[in-house]
Amino acid sequence: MDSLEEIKKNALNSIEKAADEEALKLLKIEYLGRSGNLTMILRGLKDMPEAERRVMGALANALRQELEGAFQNGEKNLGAIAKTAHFKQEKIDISLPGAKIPVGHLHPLTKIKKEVEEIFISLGFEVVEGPEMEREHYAFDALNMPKDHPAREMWDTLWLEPLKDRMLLRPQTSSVQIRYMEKHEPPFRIIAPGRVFRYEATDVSHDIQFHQVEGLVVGEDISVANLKHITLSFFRKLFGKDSQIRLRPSFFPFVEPGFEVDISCAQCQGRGCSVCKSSGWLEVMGAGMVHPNVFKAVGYNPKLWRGFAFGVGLDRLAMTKYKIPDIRFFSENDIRFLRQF
Ligand code: FA5
Repeated sequence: MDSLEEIKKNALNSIEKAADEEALKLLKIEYLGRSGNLTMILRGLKDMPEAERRVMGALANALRQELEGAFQNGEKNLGAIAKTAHFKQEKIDISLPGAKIPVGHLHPLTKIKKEVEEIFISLGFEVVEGPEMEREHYAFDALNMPKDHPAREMWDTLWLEPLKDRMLLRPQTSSVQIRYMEKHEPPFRIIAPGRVFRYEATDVSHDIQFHQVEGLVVGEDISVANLKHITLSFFRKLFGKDSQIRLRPSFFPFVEPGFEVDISCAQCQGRGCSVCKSSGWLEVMGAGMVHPNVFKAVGYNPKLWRGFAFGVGLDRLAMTKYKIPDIRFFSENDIRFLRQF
């Protein structure tokens, strides 16, 4: 059997020369494994005389510790070398396409809003904005709906705390008409796009928040003929030159006379389908000639000025244009829906 001194010399020498981790593993078995050189010596201790056993035992254990340390160091060094070699071998192919960075795009409601704005700008309109959080005065009183007027119920909305301030979430963009007229003199043509809110049950074509574009034209000799011409031009630019409109009498307190404006269904070209509930027409807009009381509320002389106003639902326009069957898809934020636009 080799002496401890020889075992140490040979082991350290071999550890240092080990070419790779595999070789080191075999060496470890050779020296420290179950029937390794050093293990055999340690096992044989029990048969030695007491005095010899004590000396040899201390030396052999010390050597085992030393070799274990040497193996550990060797493993660490060879591991690091192997890693560097791997990196050196790795090649970068610069001709491969890079990782694709996902690019976002506009929401369908933003797209339709931009398109509608561009059409009205081309018809000589200016785009203005107003607040979503509104005062009762602009949302109701100045629109010819004083407190307790039953028509307020058509635009039931969410009131903001504290109630004594009489602030609400605007139920229609018509409040922007008042804000604009307070600060400007006629003649003018404006549109006011924006979000509106209602306190009502939702279904495929009704939501509690949606978007409108308000239109207001004021001048000296404005008539229903102008209203028809502008709205027809708008719908033809948006849905194609074959689009038709029809006006039905309706009631809005801030106009007189008032109309519902329907467009011929783009889905079935007016023949009747599920989208237009077989009628061939879609109700998308309220409109009318500005009521004299509205002019009075902003300090205009109703004998001097005439005007027409309209409010069109942007969500319903987008539904028609992009063939979307449920208005609630717009706010659900489902990426599978949004990716289609
Ligand atoms: C109005 O809001 C009036 N301010 C329109 C108006 C303006 C009339 C100027 C006269 C002069 P109405 O509540 O009908 O009217 O809404 C107008 C349009 O908004 C509707 O034609 C429809 O397209 C859309 N709309 C109404 N309620 C909802 C709803 N809950 N969800 C989605 N769209 C709606």
